[in-house]
Order: sequence, then structure tokens, then C-alpha cells
Amino acid sequence: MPDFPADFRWGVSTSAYQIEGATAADGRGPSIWDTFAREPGRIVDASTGDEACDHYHRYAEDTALLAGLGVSAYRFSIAWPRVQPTGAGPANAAGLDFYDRLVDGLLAAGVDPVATLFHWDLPQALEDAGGWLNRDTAARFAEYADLTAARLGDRVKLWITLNEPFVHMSLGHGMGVHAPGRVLLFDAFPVAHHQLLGHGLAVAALRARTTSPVAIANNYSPVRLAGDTDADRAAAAAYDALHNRLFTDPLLGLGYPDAPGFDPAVVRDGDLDVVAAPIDVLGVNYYNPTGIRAPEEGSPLPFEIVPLDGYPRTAFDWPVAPDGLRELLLHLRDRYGDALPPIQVTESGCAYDDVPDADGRVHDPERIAYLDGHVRAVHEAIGAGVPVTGYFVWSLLDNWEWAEGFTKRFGLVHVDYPTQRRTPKSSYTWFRDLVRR
Ligand code: IFM
Repeated sequence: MPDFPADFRWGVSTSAYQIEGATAADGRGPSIWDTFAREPGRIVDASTGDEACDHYHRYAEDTALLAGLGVSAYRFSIAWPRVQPTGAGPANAAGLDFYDRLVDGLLAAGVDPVATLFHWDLPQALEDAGGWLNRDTAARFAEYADLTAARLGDRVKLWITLNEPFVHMSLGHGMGVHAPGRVLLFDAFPVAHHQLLGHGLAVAALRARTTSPVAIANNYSPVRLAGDTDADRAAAAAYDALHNRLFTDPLLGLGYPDAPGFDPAVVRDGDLDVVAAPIDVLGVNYYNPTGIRAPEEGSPLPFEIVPLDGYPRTAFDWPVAPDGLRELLLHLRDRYGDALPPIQVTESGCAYDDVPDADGRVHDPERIAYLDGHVRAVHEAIGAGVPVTGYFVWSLLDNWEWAEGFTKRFGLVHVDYPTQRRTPKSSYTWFRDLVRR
């Protein structure tokens, strides 16, 4: 492996609902995922995050795993319904106490706390009032950011406002396969704008409470053209605008792109200035490229997503394409130029069907190969002049993978869910050695 700068930030990521469990502890209110997971047919194995990895009670053991890994940072998310059980009103001190203990434990272990404020677990009470379709949710989000930073702002080293607002809009509100399960197709656009408005308002709230840097974590997927007609190229441009530009162009001051479903009516005077509040870091989550061609006639979509041939595949059937990471980093640099802040890859990882062997060890050579390729892709992008300053593996632990329940394992650490026993996989050792070097 080639050398990285000495101050490069190596980390791992998780999110609250996927690992914490303890969904009724210490006054936490229900979130949209508690509701959604209970609806028949929503989650492939009919599981919920009620227990997940029981991290709420085992955070000290998990912090020891982070210390053993030697990472300089840990990206976790804060559950809004722990801080504000109904999404409004004063802070629930007992909920914040948990993150207080976690943050102090991380600092004592020499690991920088990196906190995401919204990783999809909206308080159910806010959803009942319209959720992200309701402009007021953006203001509520800023209030929650303020309460959280008032307690943790002196110790969190990097704040991330939103995680993958594109995925929350498209899977949660466009297609209904994630919470809250709305099927609005392109009428989901207000969810994009209100999340971005909430981001901008939260940036201002954070700036008033902390001098730590502020970021957002977007998901990107380079488009692979599966056809060579003008219609195919138009379809690819439409998909690229929706997935890769809708949440980045306005953040970096370019306004909204001409994306399918874009509805100027929800954008009020002054909103774009709020959305474009300067950020210190752009978080990049990358998993795979997307194959696109022109849609069949009569399709409600302006593009068709097609499987990509010729790549190895993960247990999620996602193509393994490290070159896509290098390509997207170069594209970001080329598209945004001087407006692009330093980038940290805030998620990169893969699911495989990892099973302990007869000795209880978990060997995951595919994950090692996957991470090796993606880390090299980052190095190449840095060499080509892209300002990348960090890389976080998704995920520290096997965890509850949304609609896939417990069926997809992304961790460097295997979790045996019935016993909650943690077993570092061979990829944990590999990543530890990489970080040490
Ligand atoms: O598990 C998710 C995470 O919550 C958001 N980014 C993608 C991961 C893998 O699907």
C-alpha cells in the first residue's frame, strides 16, 4: 500500500438505529424506523432495531474495539428521538447522557468523535406532522442541532448534519422501500429541499455553539452508460443530476440542477443562500456505480437502471468497482473546482456472508480485497490533486441493514446476534495494520 499523509484521518462509521438497540431506554421516543420495521413485509427477515447490536449497553466494549483498531476517528450518529423524543421541545438530558459517555470514552481512547445528526431516524411525531415534506421540519432540525451541540459541541471533532439525503428522499419517500415508506416518485422533491434547508439552518446553529468543522455526507454513484444513443445519454444525464448533483450543486452555491422532479415552487427567496452556508468538509459515501440507459416507452422514470456486467459482486449484488471511487472524486474536483471543500470518504464498505469457522475465526478475504482497492483509489485521487483528507470504513460492526434486517453483514467485526458476541474479522486485523503503517 502506498503512503498516505501522516495526518490522514482513518476511521470507521456506524449509525444509531443500526447498532444501538435500547429503543425504549431513558425516554427515547419512537422514530419512523420503529414504526416502519413493525409493518408486515417491510423488512426481509421481519426484524427490528429494538436490540440491534445492543451498543447502547455495550459501547465501552465497542470503544475498546475502536482503540484496538487504532483508528483516529469514529463516525456515529445521534438518535434525534433520544434528544427530543417528539422532535420538539427541551432536550431529554438522559438521552444526551448516553452520547456524553460515548464521546468521553472515545476521547479517553484517543479516538476523535465524529457525530452525524440525522441518519434517517426521524422522530415519529414529526413524521405525523408531515415529516420532511413539511418545511417546519427544517427548523425543528436546527433546534435539535443547537440542543445537541450545546451539550457535545466542546468535544465532537467533526459534525455531519445529514447522512445521504438522496437515499432518504429516493428510497424513503420516492419508492417506499425505506421509512417512512412513502411512494411519491418525483413528487418527493420537497424532501430534498427541506433536508437541505435543515442542513443550512443546522450549520448556522452549530457555528454558534462550536468551532469544530461541519460537513454533510452525500452518497454518490458514477453513471455507467449502458447504450450509445442520444436517448441513453439524456437518461444518464438525468440520473446523474438526480443522484450526484441535486444535493451538491446547491450546497456549493450553484443552485439546483435541472433534475427530474425539481419543483421551484418549494424554494423560497433566500433559501438557496441558507443551503449554501459554507461547509468545511464534504463527506462522500461510495458503494458502486449505476448502469443507466433510456427507459422503455411509457415508463414513469426518465431513465432505466440496469445491472452492470463484468464486475465481481458483493452479497448485496452490488458491483465491486473501486475505479468508480477514483472517478467520482476526480469528477467532484472537475465539476466544483475551487468551491470544493476538502473531502472525507465517510462510508466505504461491502456486505459478505461472513461465517465463523470451526475455530470461531472469521475470514473475509473479499472485504480485504474490496477495501484495498478502494483505499488505493483514494490514493490515486489524492495523487491527481483531489483534496481527500480521510477514509471511513462502513462499518465497525455487522449491524441492522435497514430493509435487509440482519441479513447483510458489513462489519470489520462479526456480531453473533443471539449472544451479542463480537469477533474481529481478518479485515479488522488488515485495517489495523494499514492504519499503523
Ligand atoms: O448501512 C448503510 C448506511 O446506513 C448508509 N449508507 C449505506 C450503508 C450500506 O447500505
